[in-house]
Amino acid sequence: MKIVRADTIVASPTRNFVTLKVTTDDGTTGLGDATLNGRELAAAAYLQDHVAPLLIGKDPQRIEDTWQFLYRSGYWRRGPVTMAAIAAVDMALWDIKGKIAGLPVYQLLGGASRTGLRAYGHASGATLPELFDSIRTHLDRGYTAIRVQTAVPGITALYGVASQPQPSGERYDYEPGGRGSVPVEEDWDTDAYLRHVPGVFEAVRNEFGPALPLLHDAHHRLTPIQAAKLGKALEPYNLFWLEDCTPAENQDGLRLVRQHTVTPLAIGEVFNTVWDYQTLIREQLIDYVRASATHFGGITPLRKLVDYAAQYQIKSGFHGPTDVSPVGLAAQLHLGLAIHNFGIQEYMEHSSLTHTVFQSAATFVDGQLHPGDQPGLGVGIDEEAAAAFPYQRAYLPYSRLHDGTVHDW
Ligand code: KDG
Ligand code: MG
Repeated sequence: MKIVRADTIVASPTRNFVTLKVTTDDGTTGLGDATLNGRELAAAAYLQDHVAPLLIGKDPQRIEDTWQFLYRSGYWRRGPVTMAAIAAVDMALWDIKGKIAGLPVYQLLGGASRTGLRAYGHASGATLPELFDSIRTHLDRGYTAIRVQTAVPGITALYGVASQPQPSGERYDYEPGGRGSVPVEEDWDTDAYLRHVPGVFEAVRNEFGPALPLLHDAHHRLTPIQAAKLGKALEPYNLFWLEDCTPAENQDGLRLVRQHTVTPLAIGEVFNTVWDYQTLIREQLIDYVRASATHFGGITPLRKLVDYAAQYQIKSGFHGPTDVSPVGLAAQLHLGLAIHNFGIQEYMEHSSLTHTVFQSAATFVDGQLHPGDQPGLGVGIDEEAAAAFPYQRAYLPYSRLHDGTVHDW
């Protein structure tokens, strides 16, 4: 069996997605996701100009060998562009292998370890009543775990708060990318944030009781000692996890956080290889790995990461925002279903327009995701529909402190 085509499809139904379609000489096709929010064309060019020509004539069944070839032969290892491109190839080959075998990918990974994947949804509010309404809406939709993001007095536009007006005058809705031809500038005030957030969690606990799993994303903005302070302040409210409390490029910094708090920590949505996690896992400085199949080189290395993490009782919490396409989401649903150390799956539902381009067999029932039982990944692409939504320039926002200093977003 040989690969005869590798096509890169860039489409923007609501937001930009980069999809690789690999075709074999018997007409079998496989899809992979290389979407890199705000830098989509770089991943598309890497795939189209540098990777696709190397795939022609290769045996699609040799997934590990192809992964190692693309990772090592490029010489310039790692980085989100490279790893998103490799991820797309890896997913497409798993998709093809599943189709050849007539099995969903989770069966090839060892079969189901559970009936479905508990998902958490994104609740948010500019005020407490609005936040409570948002949590209730998510509970009504079946979610059994809720991420809580809140506006903060003194900060005008803050990641994750859907109804909050932003400098462009629009709501923050849906997702932070895709808003204009230059990055939107947001503001940030660490002290205001640290003063406000614990009170919000106290109010949420008082309203919804002690049992509801609550999560919070600090979105890389704190220093280790600030993160330690927040983790400690949130302990009475028993979070499921505190996410990305620091940028974590300095893995050693997490020792300091860990020494001070027992709030569980989740890190790594921007990581792209196991090396980014090495100290964090070996020293048990985190509780959940946040990598996505899309930005981590695909299913093959993500499997290795969670197997490494399992030895330290660290679980998965794969990154599932809308900038991971339905193909990328399916890849991690198959893996999450198969592994033993599944923790939770982030689920930010794709828009209905996105579903006109991607047809996914995945389901969300009673708070649980399932990838479905179609052979392969279970996602198709309507290329005609995709062509109707050409690429649109989009950037993620960035932050400045009130004195003008650029801050981590
Ligand atoms: O592209 C950036 C998003 O993926 C990120 O802001 C989403 O932090 C995020 C999350 O936890 O979903
Ligand atoms: Mg996050």
